[in-house]
Amino acid sequence: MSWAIIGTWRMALEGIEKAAELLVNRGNSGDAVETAIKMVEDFPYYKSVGYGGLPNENGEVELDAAFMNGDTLSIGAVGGIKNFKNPISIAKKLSKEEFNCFLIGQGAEEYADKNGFERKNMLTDRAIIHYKNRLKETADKRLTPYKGHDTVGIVSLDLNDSMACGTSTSGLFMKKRGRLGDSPLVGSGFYVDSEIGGAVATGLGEDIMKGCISYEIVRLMGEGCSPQEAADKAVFKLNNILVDRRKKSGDISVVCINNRGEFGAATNAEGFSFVVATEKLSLTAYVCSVKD
Ligand code: SD4
Repeated sequence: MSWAIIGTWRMALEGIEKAAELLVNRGNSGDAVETAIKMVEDFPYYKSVGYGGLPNENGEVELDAAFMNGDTLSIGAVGGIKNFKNPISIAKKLSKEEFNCFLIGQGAEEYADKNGFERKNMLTDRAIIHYKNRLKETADKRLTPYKGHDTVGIVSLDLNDSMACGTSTSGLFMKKRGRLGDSPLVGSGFYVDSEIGGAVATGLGEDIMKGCISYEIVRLMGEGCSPQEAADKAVFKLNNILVDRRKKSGDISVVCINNRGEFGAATNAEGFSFVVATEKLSLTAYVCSVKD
């Protein structure tokens, strides 16, 4: 029995630190995932998650989040939700529903209201400045989604061998109203099975979805690949298919752990970072480089 937790990007560090303490003290992996992601959602200077996330082309912050329980395979997700403080907590609550566990827009907001989740205007002054600058830069041109975008994704294993994962993002800056990426989509942005392992993704959702990459990584681990082999195989297979058939691939980065607490990470993009804490390693932040 051992514990482990891994997350995408340097921004996961403080949340993982807090969640690791919980795991050491026999906390469960679902609570660890929620704890880590809430810290990222609450920090106003991360421009791609929660409070302070950059808006869509209409100037609205629409947030996506998902949660999965690796024991029961229960899934909860929200897409394009506005004005709620912690989308990950709403997704986690939704994972307890047998039906209607993936809600979007107004329906997600009504559910959050009824269940007492805290409302908050998620658009910060800093985000408004970014938005206005972007409008000026693109004055006569068509608005296209902005490239810098990072989803926080966390996978966790607890001392009872239970696993969970979650994601949270504001998606692409200047996206169309109602656009969803991979992050709230099971199998693409996230997947976990406590009998095998779990994976989460970050990058260009439109391309990540084409390979259902998180499910693919868990499937490969189930066939005997180590987490690192599974992550490498899945990322470069998808990257190469996209380059062959479409001439280019968007950014695809993943992290994963198996149910023994071993981890892997892979990316086709420069500068992807991730954070991992395990019983053996304690807490480490890595920058993962492009291989192949
Ligand atoms: C999306 N995958 O909405 C998310 C954004 C992201 O790193 O992860 N960026 O497409």
